Amino acid sequence: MAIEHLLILIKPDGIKKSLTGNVLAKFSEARAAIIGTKIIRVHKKLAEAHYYKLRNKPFFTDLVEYFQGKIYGEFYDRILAFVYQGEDAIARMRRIVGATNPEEADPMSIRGSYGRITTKGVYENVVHCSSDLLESEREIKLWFKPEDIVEKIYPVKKIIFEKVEKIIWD
Ligand code: FUP
Repeated sequence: MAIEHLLILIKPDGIKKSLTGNVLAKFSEARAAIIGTKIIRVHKKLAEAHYYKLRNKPFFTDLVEYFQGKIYGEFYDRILAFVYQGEDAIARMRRIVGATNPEEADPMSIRGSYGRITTKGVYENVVHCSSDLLESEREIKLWFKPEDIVEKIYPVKKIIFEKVEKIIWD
């Protein structure tokens, strides 16, 4: 079986409910390795780019708001992002994640255990997991820079930036 790479996100509801430890413990059952990680305050453009395929759905605006975590208040408007690498990793991780709708998800899965549907009808389903190899490459490149990942997983090129403003420690 092939080695695959995928993006996992612990969404703001997962952060708010303090589920990071539980979720990572469940993911470890897939025997995939974390090769990149960071915490991100998600801007609207990133949220919209991540879910661009759903842009015409009636729930899109609510989905983007939920994904940005604004509704949860200070300290919870953020997402934990991981790149995982492993054999048959996408199918293995998606089994652990469960179905999109938390009510339909296997009760032992992450979404079945911890997810809920809001009164507005938004699925607060705790985690995101790439659906296939095309999406995982698109998503990893959207969320991570090559230098944020400890393995070389996609081709890179070198460019020289001049007069680029950067924030460094004072
Ligand atoms: P998944 O790959 O399981 O995350 O499923 P999708 O990419 O189809 O869904 C993305 C997000 O849209 C889910 F996290 C939840 C949200 N969603 C709704 O809120 N309502 C729906 O009817 C369908 C999806």
